Amino acid sequence: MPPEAAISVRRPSYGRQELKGVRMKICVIGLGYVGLPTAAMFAANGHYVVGVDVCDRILKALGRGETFICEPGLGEAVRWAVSEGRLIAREDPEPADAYIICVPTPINPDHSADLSYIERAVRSILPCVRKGNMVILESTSPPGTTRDLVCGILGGSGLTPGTDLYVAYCPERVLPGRILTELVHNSRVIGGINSESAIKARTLYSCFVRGEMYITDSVTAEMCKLVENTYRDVNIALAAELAMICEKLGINAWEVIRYANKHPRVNLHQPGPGVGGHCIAVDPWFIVQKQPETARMIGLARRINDSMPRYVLERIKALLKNISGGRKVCVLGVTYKPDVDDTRESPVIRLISMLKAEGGYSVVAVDRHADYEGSRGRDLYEAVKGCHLLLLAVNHREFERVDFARIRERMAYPCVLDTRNFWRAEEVEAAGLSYHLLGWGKQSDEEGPDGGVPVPAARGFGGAEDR
Ligand code: SAJ
Repeated sequence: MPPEAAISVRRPSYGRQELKGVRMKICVIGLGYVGLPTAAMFAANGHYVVGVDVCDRILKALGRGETFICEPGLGEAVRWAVSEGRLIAREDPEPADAYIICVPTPINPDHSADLSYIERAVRSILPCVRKGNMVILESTSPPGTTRDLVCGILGGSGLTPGTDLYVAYCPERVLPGRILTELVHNSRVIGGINSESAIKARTLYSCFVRGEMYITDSVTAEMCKLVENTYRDVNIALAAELAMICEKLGINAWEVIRYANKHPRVNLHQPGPGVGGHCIAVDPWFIVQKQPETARMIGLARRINDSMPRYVLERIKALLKNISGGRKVCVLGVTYKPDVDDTRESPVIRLISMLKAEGGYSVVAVDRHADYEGSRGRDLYEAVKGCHLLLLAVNHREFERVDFARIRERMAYPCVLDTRNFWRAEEVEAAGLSYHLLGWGKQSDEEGPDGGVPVPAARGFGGAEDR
């Protein structure tokens, strides 16, 4: 039996009859964070899947029934699918009933979308596609990519997209760490180049998707995907701007956000040292690229979020301005968000590079989830020895309870900067450390009155319930 996490026992009414007992051959191109879980879900729910990737390391691991992706339930689902012969690894696509493209859409230095991976993937299936096949793009793409680029290439097969081939855009909306669950339970948008394509695609996904599937056209579906992430990016930028404003006002942005969110229709996001990942930090640029004159706020939000690593750098410099000689900073966390192993577009890695480029700073990073200049193997209490500042950059679970007294003993200058409101000021200061918080301006970033460690002024009136 396939692993429970991968079986979708209750399916929406539509589609089931058409697919009942039908085993389709599905070719999934791109076996990353989205493609491999998707392949495993189709395999666990009755189909025969050919997994295709350009990375030999991924294919070899898959052939052994293994994956490098750290995702709950995925290893078990892949192991089962490969052992049952439901999922095989191939360098090249094979003739199949459906082709699902889950390749990256990186961003170019000018913030335009790099569609070369999609183009190569679509071209790779041209020798295989047959009349009646389905071609589905899942990769995040600028509006019009499916209709124009994908269908334009497919036309080279001699078959007509929309008539001979069903073509759709079906974005995922899964969160790393919850991918298998969200693949099953989240609703989805299914965007066909025509309604027949959308209905066919929805039927295919109905073998494992329990969430509602909403049918629309491919351009609307592409824009929907981008807008979901743009919504978060704009709101994170608002939170970041509030943090900078509150610092100047001498109040605590985290308390402002917490209490404003008590309003039933307010959902302010959280400030941080910047926005990372291959989605939120990237997708809004695809809208700006399409409508640069109109997407002004979206572009500004991107620039605000991208400015946060430098903003944190300036905070660090202010806190350590009276330290003569080399300044050593211990950075906790290098991944783009907590409890993941992904460092793509990590704002913390950008901050570390800026610190080093500043001159006079050395950095030692600690992160058991990812290796950046030895970060994975380091012990926090060893790393913090001789440091002038401890920076909480990523709120990984393991950093929640640390021994501040042990940290104080080891630091050369007892200064702490929390960029995630992760620690309690009272607890940090009780150990003799000076606690500073991104978004909280009451404390002085200058030296304290006695010329010693900067002394944070009283926090707002928020009590224990404020954590
Ligand atoms: N972040 C903040 N403040 C917040 C929320 C996030 O600073 O209040 C930062 C995080 O630290 C991280 C970045 O933003 O650096 C992105 O984190 P995230 O969890 O918001 O985004 P992703 O990239 O892990 O996943 C998003 C999700 N999209 C939405 O929540 C709308 C996911 O559902 C998508 O499937 C995924 O992008 C994707 O693949 O597009």
